[in-house]
Amino acid sequence: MKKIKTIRNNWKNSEVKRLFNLSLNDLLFKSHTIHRKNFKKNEVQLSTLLSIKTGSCPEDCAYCPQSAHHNANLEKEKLVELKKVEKAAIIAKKNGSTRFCMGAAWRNPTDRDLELVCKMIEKVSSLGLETCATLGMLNQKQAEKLAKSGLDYYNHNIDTSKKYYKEIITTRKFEDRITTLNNVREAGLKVCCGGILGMGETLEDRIDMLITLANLPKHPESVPLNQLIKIPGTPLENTNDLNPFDLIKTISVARIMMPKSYIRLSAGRTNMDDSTQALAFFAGANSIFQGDILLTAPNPGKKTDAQLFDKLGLNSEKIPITNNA
Ligand code: SAM
Ligand code: DTB
Ligand code: SF4
Repeated sequence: MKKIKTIRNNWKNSEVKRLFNLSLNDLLFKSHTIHRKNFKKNEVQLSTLLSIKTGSCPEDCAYCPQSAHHNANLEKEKLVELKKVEKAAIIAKKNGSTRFCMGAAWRNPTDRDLELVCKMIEKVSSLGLETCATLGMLNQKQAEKLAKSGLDYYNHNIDTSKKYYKEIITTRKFEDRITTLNNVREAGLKVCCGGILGMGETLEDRIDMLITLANLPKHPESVPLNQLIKIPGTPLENTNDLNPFDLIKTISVARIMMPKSYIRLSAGRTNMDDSTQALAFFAGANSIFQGDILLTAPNPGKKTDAQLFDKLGLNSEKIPITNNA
């Protein structure tokens, strides 16, 4: 009997379009069934973010408050002290996070920066947390250095389709992102790579983005799907709202295309109601960022999330998200 391959890297536009054209119920049924085959039901992985260097970024990403090209009302901060990272990681672990992600507003780290970040990674690792870093572009040597320091994941999003990328960022190319992702893989790190929905992209752009992710030689272990947070002072501040069903459908299709990857319902949850988040988890999202802030923008916070998880019966067998930090 012919064995059906569950992990595929040869997705075609027409097949993905067909998935998006299914009725919502049919699509949800399909993605939820796949989800249950590959993951423990009702379990959502928790990660915590910390901005280790904030603002003044030379890149011009149209969505980002940290770009020096825009005028978002942002408190800038140089590379933080190791002690601050340690404190934040201890609290994250206490709150049930299994992964701690350190983000820096850099185009790429200098070798000196990297030395200091490696010390942070060693510290966070020693606390028994998985580590993730997102520091911009990396060359092969830098990726290897991070891997040696014990880094588990590297986050580097493609953000949108190759076609739409140049409307959003002009200071680097889509291919630069792919080069870094290859360097990260080559160094043996796990890949966290996803994108943003609601930047004015078309369905075709969403399809292309998912195809790029799912047709990488190896699927990213973690796929963050962010809803654009429209930050005043950024060029995308007045973009039309994302239809919640477009978010849900994209999560479903991502779950079907990358059945064993964690799909993170990432930025933008403060602008989603409980029902949208519930549907997102049913569609196959199984990871979130917890805590009051993401890097610089607001996030629901542990009390709100604890209430939501309680209502939905999520993570009831795991350490609950407690209110006593
Ligand atoms: N500078 C590094 C980079 O660009 O890879 C790391 C930090 S950057 C802030 C990480 C990711 O945050 C971006 O790739 C983007 O997907 C997400 N992001 C930034 N601003 C956002 C916003 N306003 N809404 C949603 N996601 C956002
Ligand atoms: C990801 O995909 N989203 C996170 C994380 N990876 C680094 C960042 C979201 C940032 C939202 C805007 C802010 O907090 O500044
Ligand atoms: Fe800089 Fe990253 Fe923000 Fe782009 S997304 S401006 S690279 S911090």
